[in-house]
Amino acid sequence: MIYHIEYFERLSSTNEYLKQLAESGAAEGTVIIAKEQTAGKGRLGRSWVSPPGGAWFSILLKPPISVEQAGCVSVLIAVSLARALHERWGVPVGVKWPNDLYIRARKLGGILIELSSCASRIDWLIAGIGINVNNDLPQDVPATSLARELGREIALAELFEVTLEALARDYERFLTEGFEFVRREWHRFSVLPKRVGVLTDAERREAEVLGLAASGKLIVRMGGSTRELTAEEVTLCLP
Ligand code: BT5
Repeated sequence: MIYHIEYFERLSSTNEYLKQLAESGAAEGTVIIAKEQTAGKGRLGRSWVSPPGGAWFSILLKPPISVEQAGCVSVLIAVSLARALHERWGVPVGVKWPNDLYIRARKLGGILIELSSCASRIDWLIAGIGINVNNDLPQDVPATSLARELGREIALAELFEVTLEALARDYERFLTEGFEFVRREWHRFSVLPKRVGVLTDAERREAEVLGLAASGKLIVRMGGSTRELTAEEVTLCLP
């Protein structure tokens, strides 16, 4: 994959900006990076705190897969980032399904997938990635940054180089080989305990984690029946 990278001093949200480009036909591999976001987005209408010093970026992908398999891309990106950060800086990054990066119970980063589809095929998919690097952290949530973990700042340019290279390699491997290698690696990085609470709009229910489906969905046993959860459906809370 060939990247076309654009940098901005400030955007409301790199996902929102890239969405406009995607709708006017931008190529796969277009990357938007902002030094600062004024209205960074999390999932389900939540907000993402994005002051200067962090890595806030979005990548446009056009995977030839169905909407049903979109969860694969979310897990692929989380696993790829966790491995890349661990290999380069030695930090013990874990993946909390589907899209969170954690270091010892503190959130290091998150991924927001947005897509457009035609029939059941994905037309374009935007992977929005936020990683706390040298930035100030939100006070009201247990968060951490690479600088906090390492006790020194790291160059953002190197962070982008390391992560974008890993993502391109793993994405291409996924397109040729399928999801199995990601699924194997997910087991190495997952920080989900056996029992989790699953929070839906209506209620919080206990569930037992059984594994990861070939579609990237999380297989759980809940109230006697087995279900596959999609990222949009639930927020997991560790017990
Ligand atoms: C996510 O949502 O974790 C996805 C975050 C994706 C952000 C990137 S930045 C580039 C691109 N452009 C965007 O506009 N977004 C993407 P979610 O799982 O919903 O988590 C959101 C929750 O994380 C918030 O409700 C806070 O509790 C917490 N949070 C907000 N900012 C944070 C930060 N900087 N570090 C750690 N936790 C944070």
